[in-house]
Amino acid sequence: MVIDGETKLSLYRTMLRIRAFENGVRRLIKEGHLPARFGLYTGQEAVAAGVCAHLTSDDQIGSTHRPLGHLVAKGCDLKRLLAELCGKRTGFNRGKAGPYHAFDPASGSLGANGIVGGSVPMVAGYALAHQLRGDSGVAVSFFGEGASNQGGVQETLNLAACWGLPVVFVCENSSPEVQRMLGHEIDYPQLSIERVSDRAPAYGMPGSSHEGWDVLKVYEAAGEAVTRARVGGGPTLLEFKVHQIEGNLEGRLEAKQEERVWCPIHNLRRKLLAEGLLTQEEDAKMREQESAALEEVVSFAVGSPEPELLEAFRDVFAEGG
Ligand SMILES: Cc1ncc(C[n+]2csc(CCOP(=O)(O)OP(=O)(O)O)c2C)c(N)n1
Repeated sequence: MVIDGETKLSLYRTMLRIRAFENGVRRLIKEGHLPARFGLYTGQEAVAAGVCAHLTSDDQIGSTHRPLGHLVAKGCDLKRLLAELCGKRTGFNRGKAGPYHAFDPASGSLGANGIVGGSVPMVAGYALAHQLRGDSGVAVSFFGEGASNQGGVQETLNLAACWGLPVVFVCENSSPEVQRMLGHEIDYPQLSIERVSDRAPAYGMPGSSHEGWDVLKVYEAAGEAVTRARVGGGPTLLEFKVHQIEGNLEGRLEAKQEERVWCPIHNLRRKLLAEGLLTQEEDAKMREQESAALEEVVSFAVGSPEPELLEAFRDVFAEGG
């Protein structure tokens, strides 16, 4: 697949935006504006960017306990997203969902999920809705290799294949393979296989594994799977190996020297510079633009009002005894 320069630059921009957003979140956590710590996505940006580049707001995604990359790449309104994380009234769930259950119908981001594997069956439901309506919408389910072992996830993969649902399953695997490449000892394996995608034939769907730190490879693999789903070809199980570099990139857009090989932003930048698609000056300008845009997002979220006290009784579906 030939990926044109404009698409490559757009993928780069999306990854910069995710990294800038998460670094902003780190800062707000430190400053006490965010009530809790939660899973960050640093190092995995290529997966969200490369997959979501094939989706429109009529397609849905289901996310995880590391939701920010997915939500940013899917095109959520960043001001309302950050306000939601900060528990503010202007958040798209009025500050009640927070990072673990942020839900933005406008962009098709239907559910970060604090329950590991919890969003996967929901995503199959969105795909079933597309199938029943006869439209060409697609649903994408992001989950980790730990989640891949959950019973509900396995049942969903089976049923999705039986019914030929327009869904793409995207497993982001911070796997033993990557850990071994890093020289880490594996003393507690969770999987008896190297590749989660090896399970695909058992469900009766195509599956493949790719380097999740190379956004161009992600884009290519996701493009095929999304197209297959759109034209009625049923589900695919994609696995992307990822290296989570959470916590190592405080306040910066770029990876430390030793992390560079795994950093999707660094990887693509190197290629863009080599191909003459980007100059150092243009790169600096893009980063400045993303940082400046983020400052506006931060000001909006931090300056937004808290929910009123009585809001606590709205949207509550169960009564106390
Ligand atoms: C049903 C359920 N079990 C356990 C947990 C606690 N928990 C939170 S994150 C996590 C690890 C999930 O691993 P994986 O799916 O591989 O995602 P990763 O953190 O590697 O991105 C666990 C066990 C939970 N949130 N939900």
